[in-house]
Amino acid sequence: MDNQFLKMVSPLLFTLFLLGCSHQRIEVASVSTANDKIQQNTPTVLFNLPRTENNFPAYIEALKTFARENGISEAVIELGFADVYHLNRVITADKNQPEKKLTLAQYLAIAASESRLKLAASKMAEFHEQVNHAETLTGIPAAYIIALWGVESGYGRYQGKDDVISALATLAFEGRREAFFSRELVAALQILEKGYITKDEFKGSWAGAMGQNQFMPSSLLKYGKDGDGDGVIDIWTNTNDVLASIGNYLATVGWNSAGYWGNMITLPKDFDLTLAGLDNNKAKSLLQWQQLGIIFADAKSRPHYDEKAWLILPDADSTSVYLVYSNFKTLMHWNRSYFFAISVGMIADSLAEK
Ligand SMILES: [Ca+2]
Repeated sequence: MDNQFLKMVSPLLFTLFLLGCSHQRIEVASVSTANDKIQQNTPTVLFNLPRTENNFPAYIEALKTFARENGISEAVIELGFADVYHLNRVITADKNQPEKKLTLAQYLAIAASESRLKLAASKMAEFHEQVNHAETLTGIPAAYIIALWGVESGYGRYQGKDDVISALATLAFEGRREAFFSRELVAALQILEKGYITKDEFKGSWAGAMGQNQFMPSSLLKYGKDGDGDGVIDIWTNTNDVLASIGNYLATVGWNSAGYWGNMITLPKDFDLTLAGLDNNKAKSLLQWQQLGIIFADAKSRPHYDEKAWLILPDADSTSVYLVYSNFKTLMHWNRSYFFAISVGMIADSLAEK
């Protein structure tokens, strides 16, 4: 695997932890959500005072100025920041179980357990009409839309209850990724300006991910889709909008409708592991991989079309090996984690089999 890529991905791959038992969602990374892209070209430093809680009110004034410079109206600035507060991360962290490193097998035993697969199937049946509508609107198979909905929020059950503006302001204030979070805050204010949600209902995770598909604000602006045609994109309470937005995300970032996500494979002895990785120059045809001796673990799932394929080693060692296709990269655009993308693929497969 390319070193640069590994450096970027490894914190996400290995920062796995479980949230409290009342919360059945598995976090793949602490701050990693839909299209969690960092724009590093123009670092934003809004503030030179120490980042201590007593300076938070002054920092809010700096954020207001930044919002004004980015075209947010005075009325929305007043509304958005009206009761802004510094999120007490100590309390949030205290609710979480200790950080735990999982192997892929351990992760999938939770994320794609029998009960999770059953729940996915029952949601597919229950929301048959809405998800088929989203599939028609976006061209993304219903099974993947349902899978992502479940992984992101347990079908809307776990959306986070923190005030979005306060969460983003706190994260920007912490300073480590100020440029990213201050821009997300401007995007959040734009969402208020568009009237997609009221200030009181504008809730999300402490990391700023919102609604049933856990989009960051910029992702909602970029990929959100109005599934029921009422002129508003409501990813908190409107199932049609949630499902259409999930589909629209994948369609926009390059889903291949004739493609597949990946297959588990086994490697021959002494296989050259440096061939693994998702870099463009590591793509090979299925024929080329087969000539190198790879074997499909499940003959039934072997794809019958010719697509570029990459070999990945999701665990640090080579205990599990997958051959993945361009749609896997599309899933990783959503969340740059092998574990995440594999679990979504497996859940979608289980739905497609029904
Ligand atoms: Ca709508």
